[in-house]
Amino acid sequence: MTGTRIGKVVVTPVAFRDPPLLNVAGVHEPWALRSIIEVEAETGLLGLGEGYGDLDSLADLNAAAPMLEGLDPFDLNGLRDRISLALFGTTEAGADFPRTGGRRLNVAFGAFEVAFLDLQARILGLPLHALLGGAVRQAVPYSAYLFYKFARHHGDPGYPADDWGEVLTHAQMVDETRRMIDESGFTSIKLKGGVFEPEYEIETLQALRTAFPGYPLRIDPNGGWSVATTLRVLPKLDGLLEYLEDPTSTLAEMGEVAKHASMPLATNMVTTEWGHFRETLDRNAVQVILSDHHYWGGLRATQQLAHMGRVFGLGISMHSNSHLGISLAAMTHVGMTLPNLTYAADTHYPWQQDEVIQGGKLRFNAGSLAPPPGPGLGVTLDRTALAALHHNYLNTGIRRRDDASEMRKHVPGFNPARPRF
Ligand code: GKR
Ligand code: MG
Repeated sequence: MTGTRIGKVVVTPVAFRDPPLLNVAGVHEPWALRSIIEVEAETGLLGLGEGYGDLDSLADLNAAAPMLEGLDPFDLNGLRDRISLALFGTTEAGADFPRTGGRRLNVAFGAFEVAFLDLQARILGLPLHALLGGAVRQAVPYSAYLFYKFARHHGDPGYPADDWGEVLTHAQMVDETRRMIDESGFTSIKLKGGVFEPEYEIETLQALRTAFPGYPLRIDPNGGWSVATTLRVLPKLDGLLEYLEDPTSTLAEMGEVAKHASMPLATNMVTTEWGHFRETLDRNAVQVILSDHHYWGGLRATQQLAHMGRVFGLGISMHSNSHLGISLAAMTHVGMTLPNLTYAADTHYPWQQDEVIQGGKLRFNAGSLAPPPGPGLGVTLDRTALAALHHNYLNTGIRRRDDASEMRKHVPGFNPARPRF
């Protein structure tokens, strides 16, 4: 296609500081893991990607990486086939659909696809959103993603405590929100729930409503509520929420809740693969899907998901996990191209202190992010920062995220079983 071939693919695991944020599964550990992907063309041009850093995802990335050498950077079908061969011993054409291991393939493909697309756009001298079909907006709106949190990690993580302090009361949450809005200008709010009794979390929402009138609110208990509990508290949520995200854990349960809910239900937990679509629609289980290129299979798959949303009348929002600037740039470029990104996207970015890109952290303006200027993703690796974050990875014993074990250090006997309430 272009005459250029992939010469080298490098996957570097990194660990970066993460605050003690609370959720239904426990509390964030002191270090969050990611993989940084470099795809280098024979010409020396580089494409960047960022994926999960847990041991299993890393093993898949490392298994596929050497098989990508020699590929044309524009050959995304070839990329998918080679990853599929590396992980399952069969190409896409040889697999059933929805295929076994679909999510695993999507995770590995999504990570490399971003790097390939970044490289393609750099070869063409285009910003990535232009390669993806063109921008439909000037910038992508993000939401203030609020967490209850401890003041500090258990024990000494080897770095000073973050300066957000403890956030366990309604007043502390209002302060957290005010700071996040002052710093980044967000105009909508998402509260991570599933930590306390639902009634307490709803009081927090009411305090936020009073302090920030007119700001759309969401709560996400990550499946921490039973159907009965959700039905009990639904009346208290009437008129309060833009959407209710994953109150319960399964498509069947979400479908039950949806029959009684006055607000849309959203998910990044029950509809996470193409194969979930039929049941989602049959049960009318959710009305908003949170896209995430990291597990839906990349940026083009995210566009396909948004199109499915259009076809079936579902809203589209965007999910996040603790991440660095390469992922934020990728989320932003694809978000620029989605006509029906009807909600402000989630991002954990305000919680992160470390970066791997030159120039340090990207900055929100009025709660939105314009894609970093320049070809491709518009971000360049800071090699010193990458080496430091890789050094963190080598030093921390963490190899898989385990919020429950971390929580037991604070609350012995903590049980992450869901539904909790
Ligand atoms: O970072 O604690 C967290 C979140 O709870 C994350 O793990 C979720 O995947 O942000 C996510 C969500 O919206 O469910
Ligand atoms: Mg969620």
